[in-house]
Amino acid sequence: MVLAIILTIIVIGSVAFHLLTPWTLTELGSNWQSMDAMLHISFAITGVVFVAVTLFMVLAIVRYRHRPGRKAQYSPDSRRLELWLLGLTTVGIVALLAPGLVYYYDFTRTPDDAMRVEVVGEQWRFAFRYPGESGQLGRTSIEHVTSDNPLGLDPGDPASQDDIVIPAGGDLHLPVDQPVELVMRARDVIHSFFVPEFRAKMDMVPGMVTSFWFTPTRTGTFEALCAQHCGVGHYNMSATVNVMEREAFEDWLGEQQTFGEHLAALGDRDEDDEVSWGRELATSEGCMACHSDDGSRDVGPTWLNLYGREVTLEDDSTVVADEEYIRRSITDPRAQLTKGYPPAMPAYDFDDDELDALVAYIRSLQDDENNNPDAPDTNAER
Ligand code: HEC
Ligand SMILES: [Cu+2]
Repeated sequence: MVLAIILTIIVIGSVAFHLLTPWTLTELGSNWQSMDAMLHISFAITGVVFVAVTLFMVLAIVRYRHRPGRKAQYSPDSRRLELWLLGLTTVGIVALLAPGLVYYYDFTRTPDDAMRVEVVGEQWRFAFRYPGESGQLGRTSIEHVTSDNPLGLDPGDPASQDDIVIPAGGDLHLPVDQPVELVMRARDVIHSFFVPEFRAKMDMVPGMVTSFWFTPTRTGTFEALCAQHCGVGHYNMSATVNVMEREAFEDWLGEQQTFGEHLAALGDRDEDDEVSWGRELATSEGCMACHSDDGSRDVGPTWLNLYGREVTLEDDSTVVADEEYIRRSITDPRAQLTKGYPPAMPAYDFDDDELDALVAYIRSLQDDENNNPDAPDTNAER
């Protein structure tokens, strides 16, 4: 009897919670109302079945409970009952799955007037690419991937010259009411591009190109998240999606550098620019997901005042953070672990120039306190 009462309370509580829940859906920001419809169909069907099965259990517990002198009846099969159950289950399962088939078909069939944008995922950030005036995304190949060309565009392909690359850390901008097709690649492991308000999500799988489309229906900023557990930095893998009026979008796009202009600018990069190149590298290579330049502690130690500081290592020995130490920290982070931090940093494979630029940038991050021996230590672990 107690059990029957508990089960009844669970049924009433679940239904009440579903109706009164403080957790509501975010306001829809795309054309995919059908995803919400599907969610509600699933809630309705699983809800009705849950209530029916649990209440039947309550009924059985009360009506058929043990009483002295009562005997169980042996009734191995009932054709009628089985046909009923078979029929109802079939209808329920079809109602759960069929809308998904229809909507998935829509979701992956891009309309002809869709604007194509590429999203590239890698640990732990997203980069974007627009086709430029040609309307075509240029060819890519991993052979062309360098820190100056992180998406590996083929410089020999005319279609890639006017492509606009928004390196990792940048925002995705989209015009409102314009169908968009996202074509997606991953450089390392499986990621997943998910914007909750768009009700749209797709895995990004190394070695293949996946895609889906949607039409943003209201302007504003949204958060794109990685929805596939992809390593220690996964929780931090996100990007801002900025849905703008068409004119504002065109203006923004017009201000971006094309890949051709980017290549030309690289040609006359100044040596004095090492620090800004280093800053670019630190952003585009994702260092800033774990390091700060303002003295705050993150997954890794801050870079502020790092250069020339005495660093305490895991084994309590100390070392002065000179050029050699910083280089080794980047190429072989586990060789000298900083005390108080997890061995979470991946090893990087930079060439000498890139390492010089990173060191120059880190070296430039000094504030006045560094010259003051009484200043509080920014590296809390020492
Ligand atoms: C996933 C997080 C993560 C990323 C990404 C990352 N680091 Fe680190 N880094 C750490 C952690 C944790 C430490 C401290 C443990 C150690 O010494 O390896 C560290 C230590 C360092 C140190 C030594 C700092 C000190 O105070 O001793 C340097 C220099 C450094 N990282 C540079 C870089 C550069 C450059 C990049 C990008 C190319 C980068 N890191 C990317 C997590 C990260
Ligand atoms: Cu990811």
